[in-house]
Amino acid sequence: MKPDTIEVRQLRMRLCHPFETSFGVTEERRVVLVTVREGSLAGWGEVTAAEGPFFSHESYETAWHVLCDFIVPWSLGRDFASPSDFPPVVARIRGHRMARAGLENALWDLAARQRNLPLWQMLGGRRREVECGVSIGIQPSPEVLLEKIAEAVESGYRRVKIKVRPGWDAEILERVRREWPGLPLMADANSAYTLGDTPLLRSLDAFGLMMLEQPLDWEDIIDHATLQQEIETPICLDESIRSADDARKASQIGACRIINIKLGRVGGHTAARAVHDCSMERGIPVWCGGMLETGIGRAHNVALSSLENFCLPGDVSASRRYWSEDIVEPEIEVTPEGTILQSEAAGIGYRVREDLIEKLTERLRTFTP
Ligand code: OSB
Ligand code: MG
Repeated sequence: MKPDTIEVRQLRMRLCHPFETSFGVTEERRVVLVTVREGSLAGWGEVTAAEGPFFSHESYETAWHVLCDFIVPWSLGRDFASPSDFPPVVARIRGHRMARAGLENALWDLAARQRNLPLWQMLGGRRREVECGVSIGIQPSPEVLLEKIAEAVESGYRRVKIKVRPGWDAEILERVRREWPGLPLMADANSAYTLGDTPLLRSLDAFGLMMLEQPLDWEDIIDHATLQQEIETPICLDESIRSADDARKASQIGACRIINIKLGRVGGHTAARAVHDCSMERGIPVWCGGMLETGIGRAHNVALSSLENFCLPGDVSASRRYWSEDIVEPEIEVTPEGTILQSEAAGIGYRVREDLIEKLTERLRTFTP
């Protein structure tokens, strides 16, 4: 596989509803896409960096810089026998994993299309039906939150995650539990607490949560290990796990019992597979996280979720939860049973709507060898 053109573009897309976490509100997205073309085929990858450096150090602007000035120039003119030959080419770059994942995942899509295979099969996945959950942001009032949860439950989603932060936590979870005592429920703090909050976090044990996601610092595993000894609710790490090595260390010291794998955060399908394998060897279940992706990133998440150890419902949900019009066809749809069925079509399995993408494009750079 030797791409004859690589494109980096930035789209502007408005979310159907604002999404609020402990670190801020997103209403409009700037999405960087990477396209690798060879002959008549194209592979697509999405950079999941957000509008500002609040989830991690990356933003769409840092990703643009690192892609256009380093990653793409270093990759141009190369003949990749497999997409997993890509990570060594950019190994000298420290961090910027979301930027790297944009190009690597585009190579996976192209490779699968060239072999006329669905990407999930090329990745060695076995799950034809992916279990879906929803992530519900912080809402203007508890009543609005309860309405949103009711909608998700009625649509068939198999678990509900709510975002928490100091002041929107125990009382809110209590109200949710009063309405839905048996609902598979979890909370994601996006690093809004410290070890000083241990008594409060321990009080959440009363709500029988499936897990508490990333309560402490975004780069920490040590304090999470201490906290895990103090609470019964399993801790799931998101921000802190950037590689298989991180997963090994976190498991070794007991910092978590579950891991959320995000393609961007770990740097693409090769690294995601490595985190998956390491977790499986150590008996740690994983699930696929989301970053408010368009259909392209969403389709990559669905394919990744086909791997064996993705045994918990992920933040893999329907396009219509985020977009009035998605850039893939068909849109990502969830069955009434709360699952997404793997596509049998080649590559990411969805047609990319290049006409619509062109209309949404704010910036484009085209590279040829
Ligand atoms: O921590 O999982 C997170 C969205 C943006 C940034 C971080 C996170 C999230 C979500 C949304 O929870 C998941 C989704 O895309 O549905
Ligand atoms: Mg999270």
